[in-house]
Amino acid sequence: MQMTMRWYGTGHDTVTLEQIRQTAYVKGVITMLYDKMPGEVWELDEILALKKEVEDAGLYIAGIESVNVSDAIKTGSPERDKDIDAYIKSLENLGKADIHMVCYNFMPVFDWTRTELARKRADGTTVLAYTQKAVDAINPEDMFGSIAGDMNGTVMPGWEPERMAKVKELFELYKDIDSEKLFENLKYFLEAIMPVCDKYDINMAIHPDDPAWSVFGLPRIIINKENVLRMMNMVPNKHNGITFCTGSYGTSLKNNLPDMIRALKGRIHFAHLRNLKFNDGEADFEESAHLSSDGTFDMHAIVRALYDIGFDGPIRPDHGRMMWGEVAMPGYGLYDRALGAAYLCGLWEAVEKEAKR
Ligand code: DNO
Repeated sequence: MQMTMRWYGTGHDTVTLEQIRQTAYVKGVITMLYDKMPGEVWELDEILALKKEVEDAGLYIAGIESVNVSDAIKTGSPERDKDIDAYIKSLENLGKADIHMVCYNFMPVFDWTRTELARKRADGTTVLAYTQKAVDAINPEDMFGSIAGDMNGTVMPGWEPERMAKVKELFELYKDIDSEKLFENLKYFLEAIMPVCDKYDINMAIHPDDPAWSVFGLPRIIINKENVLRMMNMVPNKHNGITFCTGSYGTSLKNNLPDMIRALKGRIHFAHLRNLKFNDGEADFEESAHLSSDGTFDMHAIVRALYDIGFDGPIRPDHGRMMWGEVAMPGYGLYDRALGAAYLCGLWEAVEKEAKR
């Protein structure tokens, strides 16, 4: 495994490459060209400049999160072929720059959804949280407004104000899209991009829908073992794989995380590890520290399963708590993610040494 940290780029992230390098636990970053809109080509010179910046800081690019997929592709509208061509060019340029893992998602309208970005815990840290009650009580158009004040002056990917200003139109676009249609459109997209992935050995890693159920009546398909296996079987190519995000699949208490990891062997190209604490079943949960005892998941069993399937891709400590007075993008401060990286490296070392004994 490769321990990494997400880095949004100079001018977009409060955390610097120098700080990441000094953690010692983290050797690589997961990054992106932050200003690219879905449907725009990622040019080779832009990718190479980003790569140089990261490498000059003593780190490397372990993968991209995300090359975003346009609404035209997700809804299967007539402009999708143009956007797919642009996506293929971007992948080609990433391949030329020797980058081989790309995370993306196929969530309609909203990327991951939380109802609070700064819920205060007893120890004074703040965390992202979700309550079904809050979602049920709010109109989707007001969703952005209700959390915008807690973004600490950052722009969270998937929650760009310009995009949120069009929420009504976006809902209109998706009005005839159900789960079956979404699966069909995903298949069309994957079949189109597999040849370039084969040529440059690019592992595509779809991010699960978070939370793992429908919000505001929108279909959500990447939510459990059955659906992921369906997605893999409909385009049976090793480059058609997943991001195993414990905090997303784990929102559904029906998902047995270590069991899923074992069942998806060979197709997990990226792992996001974090823990959740449930306060009232699936209806109310918050993002806890990574430590098993602070939340609900057995992080040791999760790391063990990844080790057992021979996982050698990037892992990143996912969202952390906001602590020690840090002001950063919610979930993406330095301090708690660094603690998470240290903890996960410790688990990995223990599992590895025990297994080899
Ligand atoms: C949230 C992230 C997601 C993820 C995208 C992948 O913190 O895990 O925004 O990056 O869904 O495309």
